[in-house]
Amino acid sequence: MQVMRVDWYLELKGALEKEAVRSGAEFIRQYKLARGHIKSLGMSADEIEKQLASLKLALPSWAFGAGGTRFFRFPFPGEPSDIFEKIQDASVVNLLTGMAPRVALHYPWDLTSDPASLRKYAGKLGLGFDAINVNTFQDHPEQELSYKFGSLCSSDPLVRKHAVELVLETMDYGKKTGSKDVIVWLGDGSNYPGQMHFRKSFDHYLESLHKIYKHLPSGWTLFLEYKPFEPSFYYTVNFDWGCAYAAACSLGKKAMVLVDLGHHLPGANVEAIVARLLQLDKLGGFHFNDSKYGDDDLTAGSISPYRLFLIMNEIVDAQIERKANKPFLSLMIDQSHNIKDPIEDLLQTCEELAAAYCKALLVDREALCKAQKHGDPVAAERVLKAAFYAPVSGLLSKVRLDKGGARDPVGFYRKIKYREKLTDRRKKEG
Ligand code: PSV
Ligand code: MN
Repeated sequence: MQVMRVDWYLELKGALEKEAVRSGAEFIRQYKLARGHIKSLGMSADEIEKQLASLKLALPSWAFGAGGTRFFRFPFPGEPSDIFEKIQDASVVNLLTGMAPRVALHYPWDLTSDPASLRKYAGKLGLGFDAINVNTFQDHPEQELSYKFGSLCSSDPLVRKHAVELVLETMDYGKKTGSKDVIVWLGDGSNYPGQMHFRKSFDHYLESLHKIYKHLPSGWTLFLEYKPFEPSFYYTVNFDWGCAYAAACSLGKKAMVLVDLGHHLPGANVEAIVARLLQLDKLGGFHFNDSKYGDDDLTAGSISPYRLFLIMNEIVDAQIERKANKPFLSLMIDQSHNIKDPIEDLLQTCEELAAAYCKALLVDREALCKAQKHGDPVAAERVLKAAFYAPVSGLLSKVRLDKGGARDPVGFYRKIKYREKLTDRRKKEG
């Protein structure tokens, strides 16, 4: 079993404690402003703080290295070189935000010969593991059969068998790290008309999923993630929420749809998709990010913060209906960075998600319902905008500080020069 050092983690915790004492007058002003505002809405600020404190996000392991597009990739100094170093970076995001205690692994990218040590190390850093993602969209070293023309949906039964086995192997690995869900996203599809048979490929998809579902470990959920295009540009087998929904229904209760915000064509009403899946009891969770055109994998809320708020609004609306006092879905992030420091990018994303969630909690639902009843779109919009523009930053800082995090995560991260110190350390050790 590998022994990993955690002294830097304790140092960081100490630095955060010292910083909290210095949080300052401006923070107190912002905090009072937020609480006063919430009180003026007739809501309990304590209750909102409690709900915010229950928000738990999962960080994608693959976000911590330099991402890229098909054109370029810029490696950066201090970049993690294996899953242990990625876990280390993830723990920094969790420490500073107090709201990202889980990591989603990608198999076999994150394969290590010693998953028990990985689990133990993560645990020491306050982290656990969320859903495990499987990669059947590329060929892996020494792989016998190629996924070039599809994996779970291939027209070749041997390739399908091979892909199913990889998913089973992924779940076995996930059991060792403590995951409870598996996410199947496929690149399967075609680039040219005629290349793939639409109905047969979907049948193959279902047939493979049924085999996987039969082996789903007890207590696990199978998430089906759809995407309209890329890497297949003409046709993707699981191209939208309708396909994913049909597949999940054909499997059973333990199969759910996963919505990746970037997996929609421009103009799609994602919040309505979210609401419909919630209504049908088939929404399992999210891959949060933002996008302008397609699967851009940008920082959540960087392009369309209002859309993010509207999505959170649907979650909160369903949460209230179900009398759940915290989000009941799996809230994962799926981003990949080619120009930002990944830790900064994830810190920004956590802040954006917390802000959108907090604002969604502040929507005056009675007034909204009244406006909808009376056919008053102006009043309805004013209700939503009032919540969207609410001054909540002081409250978010307070919740973070209470959890031992930073008042201003990005500011603190820059101040302690984590990446610079890490670069030296990783150079020496590497
Ligand atoms: C595909 O674009 C995706 O959104 C899936 O979730 C993958 O597992 C992930 O990105 C990483 O490639
Ligand atoms: Mn995704």
